[in-house]
Amino acid sequence: MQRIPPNQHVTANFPVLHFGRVPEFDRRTWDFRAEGLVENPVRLTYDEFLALGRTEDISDFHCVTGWSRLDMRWEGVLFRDIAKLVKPKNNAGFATIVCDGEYTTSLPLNELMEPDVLFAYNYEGKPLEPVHGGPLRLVVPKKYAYKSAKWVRKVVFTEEQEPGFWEQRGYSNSADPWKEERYSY
Ligand SMILES: Nc1nc2c(c(=O)[nH]1)N[C@H]1C(S)=C(S)[C@@H](COP(=O)(O)O)O[C@H]1N2
Ligand SMILES: [Mo]
Repeated sequence: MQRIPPNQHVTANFPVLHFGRVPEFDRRTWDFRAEGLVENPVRLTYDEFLALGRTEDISDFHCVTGWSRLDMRWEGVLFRDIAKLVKPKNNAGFATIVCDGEYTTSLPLNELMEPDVLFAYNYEGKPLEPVHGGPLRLVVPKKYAYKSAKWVRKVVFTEEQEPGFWEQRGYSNSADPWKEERYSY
């Protein structure tokens, strides 16, 4: 079994890559919302979010520009635990992840329910640094890293998929590094 997806190279660094500027984090005013096609929408403070639990997952990270970083240790709340809390309606098929700033991405619920998909607040045992998406980022190891949205504030459950920031700009919506799904053409 190959460890590195096609045409990726391993880096020992943790590059910083994003569009726009790093948002300010104020623990007193920050909130996380999960809404849309759900039975039980929630709005949580940062402390309430942390109290949802802590799951650890070690995974590899593949940026569509060609670098991969191995064995990243994240801690946070599994997407499936958020789904359990808000109870998606039968017609919910996708979720859009909405970040501070203009950034969004979206995925089918069945892919978000995988046991390695989490909203991470810790990296390597420490609070996630702002440049890497702190206080909260999504981690989707089986996809190119533009699906691993930084500075997450909201999840909206939808019936149809809403193309995200890079997906509207020519990047693949399915983004599977093993199939080298980089672009949408
Ligand atoms: N909010 C937000 N999240 C984002 C991005 C972004 O521009 N904005 N870039 C994505 C891309 S293309 C990559 S490769 C990873 C990079 O994460 P890192 O800066 O922690 O290495 O963040 C992803 N998440
Ligand atoms: Mo990327």
